[in-house]
Amino acid sequence: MRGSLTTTAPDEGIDEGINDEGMNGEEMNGVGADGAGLDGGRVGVAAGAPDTFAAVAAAVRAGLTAPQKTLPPWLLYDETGSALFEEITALPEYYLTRTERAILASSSDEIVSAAGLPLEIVELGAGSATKTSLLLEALLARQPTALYTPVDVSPTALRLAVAELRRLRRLRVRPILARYPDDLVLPERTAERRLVVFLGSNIGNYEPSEARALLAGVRRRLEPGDAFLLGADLAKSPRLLRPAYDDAAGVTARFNLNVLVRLNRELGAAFNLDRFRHVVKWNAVASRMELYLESTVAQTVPIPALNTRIAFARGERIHTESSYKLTRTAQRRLLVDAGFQPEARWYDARKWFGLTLARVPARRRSRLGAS
Ligand code: AVJ
Repeated sequence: MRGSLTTTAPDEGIDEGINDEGMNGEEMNGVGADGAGLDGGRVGVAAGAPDTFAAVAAAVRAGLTAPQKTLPPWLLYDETGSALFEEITALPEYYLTRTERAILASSSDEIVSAAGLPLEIVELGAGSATKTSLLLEALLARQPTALYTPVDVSPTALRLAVAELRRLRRLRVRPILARYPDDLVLPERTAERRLVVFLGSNIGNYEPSEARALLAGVRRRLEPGDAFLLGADLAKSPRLLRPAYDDAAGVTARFNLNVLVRLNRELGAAFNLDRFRHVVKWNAVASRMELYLESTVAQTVPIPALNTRIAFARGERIHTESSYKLTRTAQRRLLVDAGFQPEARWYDARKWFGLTLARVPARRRSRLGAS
């Protein structure tokens, strides 16, 4: 398995893919249709598709009129934001992606076997699926065909995922554009067992209560015996964490500031990017990195689509993202609290990042006729 992976070069071609502008849902369907073995089907769009004008407007109004101004992290991932995040994952300071990839590179076969074959894989927040391809290759080495359902709020990310996986000819890809798990309706299963994977420490974006609810929501959509794989960054020294969120090249700053560009474009807002700066804080009590956009001057910013103006004091911050860093015990606890049974864990040698495989236990009260 290792041998075949060395030719994968998961990062190659990603920049081209991202800059491949003008692609839309239909073209993605085209990708699906002309790749033998890929689902010719349409990209599934769950009810209440994400990022509608109304959703953006409501989130921005609620967030920017609160005493502590906030913007929800999903706003960061428009087309540009998703591309900038891909750039972040390749930064020398951002150890998360390459560490997780290294664990997957050495343990994918063990992971899919432990989950229990045959399997189909559903991925929440699939991104470009470059890491997941390692799991999928391991799966295809053990079963003749497989179904992969990437779920993401970003059409850009789903297009990249489909493009990345075209080379796996025995894989069928069925992308779903949805905000998970609320809007997620999983199509009929095609294998006995589902493995839902949630990688990249995306769980870290959520407040602890939200994270629990999200995982519990996933668990409720699964059947007893199904599996869940959580990839999450581990608590470590802020001296290692801070640079990962405040890189020397300033890519994370651009990623963060891009949310204001988005509000200018989508809501007609008049944020001046020269009057906000990217600020990063380690919150030791909550065990999380916090990203802010700080107003460098006292200013009032009109947001015509909301029919409002937002006043900023000099030094006032908008909280744009949190990135929780759990200990190994806290990761386990989170899964247990969401109703999963943790079964196995994989780490890198430095124990910077962890992958935990958990099981959906048998129902306590079984419905009549349920299997
Ligand atoms: C995509 C949420 C995992 O928290 O590390 C990276 C997002 N923000 N740099 C993270 C992010 C700034 C990232 N996650």
